[in-house]
Amino acid sequence: MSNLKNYSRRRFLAQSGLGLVAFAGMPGFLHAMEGMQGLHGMPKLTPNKASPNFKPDVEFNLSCESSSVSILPGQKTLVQKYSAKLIKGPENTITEIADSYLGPLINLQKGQKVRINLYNKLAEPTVTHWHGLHVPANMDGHPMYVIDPGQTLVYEFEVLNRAGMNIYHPHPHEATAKQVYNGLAGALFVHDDEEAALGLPSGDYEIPIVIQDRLFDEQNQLIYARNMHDRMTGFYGDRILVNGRPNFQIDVDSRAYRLRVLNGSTARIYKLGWDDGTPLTVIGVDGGLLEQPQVKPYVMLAPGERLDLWADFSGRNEGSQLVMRSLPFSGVLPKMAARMGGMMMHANTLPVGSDYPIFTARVTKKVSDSPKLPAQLSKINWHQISATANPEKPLPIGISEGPMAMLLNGRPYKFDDIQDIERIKVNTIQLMEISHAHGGGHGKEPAPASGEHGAEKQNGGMGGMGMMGGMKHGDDDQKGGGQGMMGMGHKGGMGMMGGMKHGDGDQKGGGQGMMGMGGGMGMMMTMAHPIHLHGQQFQIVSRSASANNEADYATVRDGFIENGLKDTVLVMPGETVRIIKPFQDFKGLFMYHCHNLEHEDMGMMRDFLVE
Ligand SMILES: [Cu+2]
Repeated sequence: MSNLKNYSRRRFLAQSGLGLVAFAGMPGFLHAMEGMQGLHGMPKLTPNKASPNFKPDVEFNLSCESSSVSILPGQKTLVQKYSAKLIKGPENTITEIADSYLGPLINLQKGQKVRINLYNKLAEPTVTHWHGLHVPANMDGHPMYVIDPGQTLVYEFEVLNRAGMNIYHPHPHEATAKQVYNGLAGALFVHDDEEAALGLPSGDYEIPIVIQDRLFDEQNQLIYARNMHDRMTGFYGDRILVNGRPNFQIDVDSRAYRLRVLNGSTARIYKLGWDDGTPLTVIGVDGGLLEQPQVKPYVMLAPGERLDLWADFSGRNEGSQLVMRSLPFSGVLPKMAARMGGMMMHANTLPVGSDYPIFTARVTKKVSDSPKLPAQLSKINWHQISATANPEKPLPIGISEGPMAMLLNGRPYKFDDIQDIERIKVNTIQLMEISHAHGGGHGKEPAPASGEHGAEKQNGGMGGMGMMGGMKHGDDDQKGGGQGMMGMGHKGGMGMMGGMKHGDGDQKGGGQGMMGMGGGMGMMMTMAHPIHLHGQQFQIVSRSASANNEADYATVRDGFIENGLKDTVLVMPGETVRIIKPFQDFKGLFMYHCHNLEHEDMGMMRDFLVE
């Protein structure tokens, strides 16, 4: 499977021909060819330079740099952050968020030609991905395009998306989560005529809500993943930040607002709902506006997902307030982790699925006038299954997880490892099926014949995980549990829970059942994964949940929105999700991966080759 080398050469030559890649003399040219290998077997490419033939409507510099900001009272926090400087285009293209590590809000118009000069002022490689945007493969921030400290990477593309909220964030191989966690992320809005015609609340009445969780030490510095458990389940902070601020509060008039919500956490899943039971009026999701507003009791929001809310405070009294909370739910983490959480994770005081506040809206001004919610918001160009290239044979995206291997379609990420099912003809529409492939990484998958490192290391030797043998229990005993438990066993079979006592009983029963028998590691490890596909947004055709998880599923099932365009979909344990996704306009490598960023970095990522 190594047509990719040829592919790389073709792509390189094609780009050079178009002037998309300029190079400083022959040595650079040689560097760009396959002679030199970069990290992870990726080709070392000369960074794209500005093309003289590309006439941008908008141009700005975007720098990644170390900085320090005041987040908590007292000492400043060291972060990594994006900063931007507009060179050409409308003034509102770049809007800073005051006192935040988050990158500035970027506002683009559909049809604009955009040039972005990315400066790497960090001490490590990075590259930026425009999550949600439909751009050429070589403008998409694939990890093969990372640039070293001091280098500049030029992006040039036309905005083809409909109006919507997107995300920009780093995508370097095995370092995405840490860079995002350190602060490198921002919201990118696309606007278009369809949206403008609606007269939705804007300006002071349109508020970005970027939700993230972080863990701080006593010196107000960020703590990141400390052990394998943190990576396996994803890393969870114990403090919720909105737009980079703790205890976030907005002062509102008694009228309608548009809240543009983004889950920018690396792993945490939220179940958003107002504290007084007021339902959420959803007007849009990842890929922009819905056709009609939809009222939901709550909405599940996984990392990478976006939500456009119509929040109407009309009729509320001055001084009243409404709190957006994450409401209780269960079933997204492995039962083992949920049960052992206290012990393994230094007692995170904010368990996933518990009930906690996210931000407060306080009515500070009574007004009599408010815009009306439009009954019709947009028109979506839906595709029928019959219009797909493969109505009978959906392309699989099989999720498998384990302590040492996070896989998609049975394989960890590896460059130039395109499988047949990952080759997609350009300008086709594909039916795809995302499901849990139990047992992946635990011996059921055939080991790769090639014996090449990467995959071999991940797949081999997973047979027995004597993980928990002889483990002590008790919530006081927090230290120490972490290390020991993940030790890869000798062929210990499934001795996992051997010798374990169940104790506190505060975690709700589920534990024992799952650990029990037979299900083995596959069952025990199974958890929810937000699966993100680069490129064009997709539509959700169906979800089918496994009968095993009914009680858990009942706590989340009303929180999914299926009648909008998505690029990230939360796949619950036991759930199978069918989607229809177009692959139009651009050939090349487009990633698909788990947007639990710790999982992504552990290898739960693959490439599609559109050709
Ligand atoms: Cu995942």
